Amino acid sequence: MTDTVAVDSPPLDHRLQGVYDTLQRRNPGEKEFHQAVHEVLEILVPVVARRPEYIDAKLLERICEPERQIIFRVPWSDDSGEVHVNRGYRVEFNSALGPYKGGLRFHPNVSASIVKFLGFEQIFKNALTGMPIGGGKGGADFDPKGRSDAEIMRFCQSFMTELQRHIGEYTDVPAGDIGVGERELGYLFGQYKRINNRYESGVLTGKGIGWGGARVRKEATGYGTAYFVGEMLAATGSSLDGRDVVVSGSGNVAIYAAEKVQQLGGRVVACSDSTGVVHDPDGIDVALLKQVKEVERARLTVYAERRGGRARHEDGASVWHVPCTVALPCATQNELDGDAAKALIDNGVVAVAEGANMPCTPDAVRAFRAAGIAFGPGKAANAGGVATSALEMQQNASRDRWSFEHTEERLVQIMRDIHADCYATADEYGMPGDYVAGANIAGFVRVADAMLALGLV
Ligand code: NDP
Ligand code: 2IT
Repeated sequence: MTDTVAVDSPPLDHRLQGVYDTLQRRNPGEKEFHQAVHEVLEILVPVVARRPEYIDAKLLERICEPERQIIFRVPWSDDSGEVHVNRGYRVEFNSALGPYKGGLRFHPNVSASIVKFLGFEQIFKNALTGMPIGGGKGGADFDPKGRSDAEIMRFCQSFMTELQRHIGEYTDVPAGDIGVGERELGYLFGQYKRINNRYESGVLTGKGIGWGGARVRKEATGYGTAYFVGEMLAATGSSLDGRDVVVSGSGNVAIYAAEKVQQLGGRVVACSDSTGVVHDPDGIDVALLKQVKEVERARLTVYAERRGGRARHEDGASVWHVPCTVALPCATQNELDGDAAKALIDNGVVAVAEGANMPCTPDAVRAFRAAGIAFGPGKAANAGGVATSALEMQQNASRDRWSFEHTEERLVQIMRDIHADCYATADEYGMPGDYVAGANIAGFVRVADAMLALGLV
């Protein structure tokens, strides 16, 4: 797995190349951000040919520049009294469609580049959901691994003490991402409430069910990814039934992708974490995986030991070498490179959908598209999480709570609509079956048209 990837993609047309050159000059060394923008610009060549007003209004230059970027100090003390200083970020990227919306990530490799790439992708993903949400992202270079509950709480309180002045139900609505789940959101919400003296439920999503959270939000990203890949397979007259599926990661997205894949008739034969792979040919026991990862916060080795039978843990192995016909990368950016894509193609993969954000390198995406593999980019395939966050905002605003069944029905319909939108847009632009083209064009056009309507702001 590589953390950064040099962009070696095909040349852009000269107007788009100018936008990209400026972006590189303004954001030196921010490789992930460059990569995410390049992936969009590459697809927009036919769009700007049809819609020259986007060029005249400098829409691309405007969309690549965040509306606001906040970087702040996060001091906290550990259980032994030692003081630490981390760096916090919130990039409020685009509010043409609604309040900034996107997760917070706590991971040691969080940087301006990581937050900007995520915030940039979030704009188009959120547009694809059809919900009234703009794009943003945040986080800190804090490593939660091995930290006590009390340390996590103090860190979250310090982080929110600064963040709270920048967010609000109508302004910017954070949620979880890597290293930020219900526990962290609880401490963050508690501190927001204390400082502002407002029970403003709609300021954060992914909250616990008992204090303003929405049913299905925890499951939504993974479930949505499974539904999306199901739709891609259905479009080719196939389904998940009886398929061997590989899911990378073993966090929030991976666990619930695995759960829904198995409910839809597939068998998840492997998952992973940052240290290794579990190969479980009889199908991952999702209840055990939840116990080990969500309840005990233990390593995957514990899963393999308790599962017994044919389950094996292998340190340092690549999950992409486990034979499968469907692959769902659900861990982190650039975790699936060109070599991994080749191994998957050689093993007969027919569909790949990104549960994570930008998990496939540009080389891998090119390999899948060239081989005619159905490939669902994260902007579309993992949009179920943020879409259900928007449903949480809706419930908070109306002081209502919906049943699990009703909320899941909404999620299923949203994923079907996103799939249909991507499919139809790819067709319209003469690239049938190309979900990368469909997702990027459909998302971009929705945001660009709103920006045109709102004037030069
Ligand atoms: P979690 O923190 O719950 O889980 C992350 C998983 O990915 C863990 O298994 C972790 O392994 C692995 N991982 C994280 N960073 C690395 C790394 N640098 N190298 C190798 N493995 C790594 O996060 P989520 O499941 O919430 O997020 C996973 C992906 O999905 C991210 O790309 C996120 O942006 C994206 N996403 C999340 C959404 C959400 O609602 N949570 C919505 C849409 C997308 P280990 O425990 O060993 O670190
Ligand atoms: O990448 C993502 O879409 C998320 N981490 C979820 C964002 C949200 O606001 O629910």
